[in-house]
Amino acid sequence: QGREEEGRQGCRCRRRQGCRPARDQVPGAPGSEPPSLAEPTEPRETPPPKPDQATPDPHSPTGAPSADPASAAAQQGAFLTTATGVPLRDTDHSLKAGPRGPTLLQDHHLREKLMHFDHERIPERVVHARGAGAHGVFVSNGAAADVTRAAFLAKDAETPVFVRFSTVLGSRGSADTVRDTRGFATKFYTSEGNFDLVGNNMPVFFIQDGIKFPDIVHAAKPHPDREIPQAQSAHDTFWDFVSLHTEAQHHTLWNMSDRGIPRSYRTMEGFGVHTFRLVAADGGTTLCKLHWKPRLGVHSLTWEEAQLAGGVDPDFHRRDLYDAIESGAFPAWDLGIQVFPDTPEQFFEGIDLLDPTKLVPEELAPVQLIGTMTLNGNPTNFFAETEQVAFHTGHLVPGIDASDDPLLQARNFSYLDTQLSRLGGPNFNQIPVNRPHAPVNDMLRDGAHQQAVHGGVAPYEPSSLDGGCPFTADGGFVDVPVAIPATTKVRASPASFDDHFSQARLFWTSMTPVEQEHIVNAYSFELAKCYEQAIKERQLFALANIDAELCAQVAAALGLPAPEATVTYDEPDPSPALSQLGETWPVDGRLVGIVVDADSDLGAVAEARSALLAAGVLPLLVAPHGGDLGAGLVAQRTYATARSVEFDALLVAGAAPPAADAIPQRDGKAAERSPAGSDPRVVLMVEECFRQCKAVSALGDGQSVLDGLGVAGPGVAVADDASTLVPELLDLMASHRAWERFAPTL
Ligand code: HDD
Repeated sequence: QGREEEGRQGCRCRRRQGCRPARDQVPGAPGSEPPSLAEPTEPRETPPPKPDQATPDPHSPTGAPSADPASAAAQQGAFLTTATGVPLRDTDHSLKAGPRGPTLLQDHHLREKLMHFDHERIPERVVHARGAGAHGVFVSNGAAADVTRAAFLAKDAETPVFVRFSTVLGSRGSADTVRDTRGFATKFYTSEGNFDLVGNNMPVFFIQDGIKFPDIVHAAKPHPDREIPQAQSAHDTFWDFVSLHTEAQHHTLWNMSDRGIPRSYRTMEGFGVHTFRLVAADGGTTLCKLHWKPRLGVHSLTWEEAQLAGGVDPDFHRRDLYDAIESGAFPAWDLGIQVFPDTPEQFFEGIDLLDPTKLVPEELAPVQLIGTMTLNGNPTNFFAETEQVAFHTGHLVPGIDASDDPLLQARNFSYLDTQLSRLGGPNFNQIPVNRPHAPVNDMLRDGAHQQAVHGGVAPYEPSSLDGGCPFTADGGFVDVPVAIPATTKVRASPASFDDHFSQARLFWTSMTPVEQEHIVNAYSFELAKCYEQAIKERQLFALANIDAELCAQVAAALGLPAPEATVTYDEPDPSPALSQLGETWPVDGRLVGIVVDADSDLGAVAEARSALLAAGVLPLLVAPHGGDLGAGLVAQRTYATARSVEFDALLVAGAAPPAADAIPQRDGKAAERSPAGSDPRVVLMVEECFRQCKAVSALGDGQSVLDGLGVAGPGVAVADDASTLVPELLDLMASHRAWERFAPTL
């Protein structure tokens, strides 16, 4: 099963897909050039299969004897065949006794086609069922080389990766923009075997011991009797559990914050959550926490946007990731570590490093950047790659070891089982997307779906046949000989795990007023969706132990009295690094809707469009109708298909009088009833963008639309020429929203 290196040299063709990028094509890598943006839906050639899709030599998936990855695709040749390669003359009609039947039992093609179709589905993941994946490359800067001997963290090492982002609660077909934690799982195909970093977009977890995982998941999933609600935490069983099991309060607070509704997978941080142990070349150890820092910054949707997107485009995040990669706006994250001394106590600044409900503020332990991951290839086949990828926290490489965090210990036990039932047997590591890119020389044999044709006679050790025993590797994986103090076998947690509120308060006090208001609104919404009064009251008790004002505001929204705090602890120092506000970020790959009408100055529009593209922003033309607009411009959206949630900012370049298909108002006169005399769909777009505090701008006649709607103030830019307008618009977009337009009441 060893992987061939041939054919995996850097490729310089325009298609990223299917090609491992050359070093100088990786944004962020020395000598790299910025990718040129292209419309994601532009037709392009079918990509060649990636090396990952090649099967172990010498057989292709369909049995063709070839070591050439190009011929190892599932589809080969010019003719349709049966699964066993017999050419077919007809696949549209079953074999019948005369044209009117009945159908004959001997029709093997019919039987085979239906049999295979009937078995196309596999069980979805029990959690994280809904996801989207991408290929990429990780380039290490060597900053971690002193603390770990992991080969992929040596200076300038380049490692292919596959990443799968996910929601946790919803089924495979559920919406992307629900309020939930997001999974952020990365498979590094290192030269020493696969390393899986199976993290989330939040640094803490609901439970401290993996034995509680079935409980939190049963509580958060839809009610077992009617299977409602889908992909939601806004229901009784979830709030019942987290209000009774108060160690969940910190993570729950993160879910209620804007982090629970990310703008994009591209704008999420990722966290390994647990403490891991790093092993240096000299055997020295340190403890560490792992972080992914998005180059685009951390950005979220508003609740209204999330709800709109759930209806307008349930694939919002999946589409965003795919389109960004297709258009050349490759998302990138820096990998960072917080490093702590490996002391017997495993505490840092009073924080228990084995407690997964605790984070270590960056102000106490700065995140040191150790490399950059760039996602530059979309999967060729969703099922083969995104659905079948199998992550496991136990997939560690020399230089990285697990800690005794009881949540991590249970995870290391659990992930194998889930792959067995999901992927149908023990050979799931032979599935192309899961195959290591390092040589495999195991003694695992046979079993369902075995793909390898193992030679030799001695898959056992010790042996004197087949050239003798497999040699064990110098520099192979070493289990760190950590001393375990003399102790007693107990079902218990350490006393330090009893602190359930101080870090929830730390998170709350680190938020700006507008972020706090969003949290209040989220609790008010979710708890109002519960039916049981006792559950709402119990959760208010938990909020009282986090913050009196938070509790009072939510209680007022629920029409309930606010209880007093019952738990005392030392006031934590806020961690400003936890807030999303206050910085500006690159706008690469952000989307600007440009609204035009039949009378727009297309020359100015073309100029604005080029300037935006040059700045790495993807402009999408929204016109009254599809097709050619003139001046070389083609409509990418129409008034009927566009909605505000799709855009990070709006540029109105025309008065947008009602188009022929505008939905008539009651008196049949859309224009007269619309405040700006403009198409009601354009009016809706402008009003929603303005309400969501996005940058709104107008060029030429477009100013009349903003004037008619009273759209002015922070985050609004108007100009008569594109060269003045575009820089202003880009400036506004860099802070994600015009935050001052929100008027928090806290
Ligand atoms: Fe888990 C999937 C992340 C705790 C058991 N988990 C899964 C995925 C992610 C996480 C990102 C999806 C991987 C993919 O895309 O295929 N899980 C976490 C994090 C946790 C965590 C960050 C806490 C810090 N998980 C956790 C515990 C258990 C599990 C405590 C069980 C004891 N997780 C699973 C699982 C899944 C899974 C049931 C479902 C599908 C899969 O593994 O492959 O085994």
